[in-house]
Amino acid sequence: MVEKIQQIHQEVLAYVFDENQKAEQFRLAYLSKKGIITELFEVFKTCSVEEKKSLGSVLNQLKREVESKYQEQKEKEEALSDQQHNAEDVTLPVYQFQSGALHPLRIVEDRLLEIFYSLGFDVSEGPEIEDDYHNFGALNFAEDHPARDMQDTFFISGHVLRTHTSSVQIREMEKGNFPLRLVMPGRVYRNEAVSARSNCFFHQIEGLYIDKGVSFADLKQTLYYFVQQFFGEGTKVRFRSSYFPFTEPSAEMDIWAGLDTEENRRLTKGTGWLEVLGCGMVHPNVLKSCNIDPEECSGFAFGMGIDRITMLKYGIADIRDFFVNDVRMLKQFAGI
Ligand code: 2NL
Repeated sequence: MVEKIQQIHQEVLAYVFDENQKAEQFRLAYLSKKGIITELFEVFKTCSVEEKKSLGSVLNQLKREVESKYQEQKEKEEALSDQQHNAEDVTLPVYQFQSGALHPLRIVEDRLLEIFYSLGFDVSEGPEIEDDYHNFGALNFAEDHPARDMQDTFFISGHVLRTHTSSVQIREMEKGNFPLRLVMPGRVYRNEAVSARSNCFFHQIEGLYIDKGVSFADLKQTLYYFVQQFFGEGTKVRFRSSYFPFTEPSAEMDIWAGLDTEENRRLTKGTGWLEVLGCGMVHPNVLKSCNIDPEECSGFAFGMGIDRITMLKYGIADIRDFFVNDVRMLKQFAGI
């Protein structure tokens, strides 16, 4: 019996825990009902009183050692499993939701509307399929103007796909409610070869302000305010004289991008200036087409490509990227 106890003692001392020999296996082998220690105690019961005297303390000593070895290992395993558990962030959602994102053109259009709302402008929308009169005639386009050519405009059975949102402004002026302070965002179409810089459709926003005594100074201040809000406080602007059939005088407005980076030198073609929009005082012929007396009322108008200023703002090099329908493109703009 003594030898047996010593042998078990050696065995217990040599017992190494691993993946297959964990605390629980150890307990089953030694301490459970059919375990070795329990069996030794069964044998112990059958011993003589003399034997019991000498064996009792040795056997109890062995049992305590086995129990403490088991306890120690059990605690180690519990600590380890706690650690692994804590490494997981229990606040994370169970499912990874695929959240959507707004299209950059939508983000920019919303921002533009917000700026013009703050100046007292309302928004108006109109049809994308227009008649010749609202798209060209009322806007002082000459009968032989090249924009009226098949090469520049999409025609569909006597109608056109609007080439600008000015047609919506004509419809608003015809209604005769003055003063008018409106912005018109929407999709417009041009019969052009598709490239990185131009598409056969794009998004435009035009503005119109008609009232008594509206001046070019009002136009400049309105657009100056818009630029400070949209491109950032301190952005420098310049107005260059230009030509549109529907405005007189006409101008184009540039913002200063600078020449300090290769990108800016390329984008500005070495001038440092980026063209942002076209504008002018509404042509008297346009006012007359809408039954407004140019002697009594005046107005300014402006128009810009939403795609273009979105590309400028976010450094997007190819207009076609807006329409690839790749969710990874959208995700870059999430939360902007
Ligand atoms: C551009 C330039 C412009 C207008 C649009 C306008 C509308 C009416 C009367 C007069 Cl009803 N003008 N709109 C005026 C000047 C410029 O757009 O570069 N657009 C992308």
